[in-house]
Amino acid sequence: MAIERTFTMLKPGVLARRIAGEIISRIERKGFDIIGMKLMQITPELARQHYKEHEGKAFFDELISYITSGPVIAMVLEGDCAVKMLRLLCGSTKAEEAYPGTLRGDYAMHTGLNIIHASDSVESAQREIHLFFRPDELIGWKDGNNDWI
Ligand code: D4T
Repeated sequence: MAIERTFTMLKPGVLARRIAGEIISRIERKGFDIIGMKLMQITPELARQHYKEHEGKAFFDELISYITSGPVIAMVLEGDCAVKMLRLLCGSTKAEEAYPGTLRGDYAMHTGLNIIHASDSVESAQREIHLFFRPDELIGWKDGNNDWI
């Protein structure tokens, strides 16, 4: 497997519901290295750039309104096959298809209010990391658990 970087964002409902610690724990326990993390109030401009593929769709305005309604926690994660691994941990986009045991399956009943974004490809991850982080904000590290995970 190849070491990849992926971008993830805990959406505003996470801080508002005081579940940030739980979600970050699940990400750590899986084995991802958190190499970038920040609390951000994202602007409508940044939100529109991030979700530009959805511009014009029926849910676009609500999506922008939700993602800018409060602070998010943006992160860059590193690990083997990180893009696909994180998508699996998140579960399906549609709330009614997200299995229990996944982050979306465990924490949301509505697609439009899901709790986490995860890049859907290595190319998207690169684009999104670049949108949200400067290179000097990413810090690689290795711990003694890597041989076990
Ligand atoms: P994000 O980008 O939030 O990680 O979600 P996904 O990558 O899994 O899914 P997406 O880009 O297709 O959708 C982005 C965002 O829009 C909301 N949404 C999506 C919605 O409210 N109604 C819908 O029908 C769809 C498809 C949820 C996630």
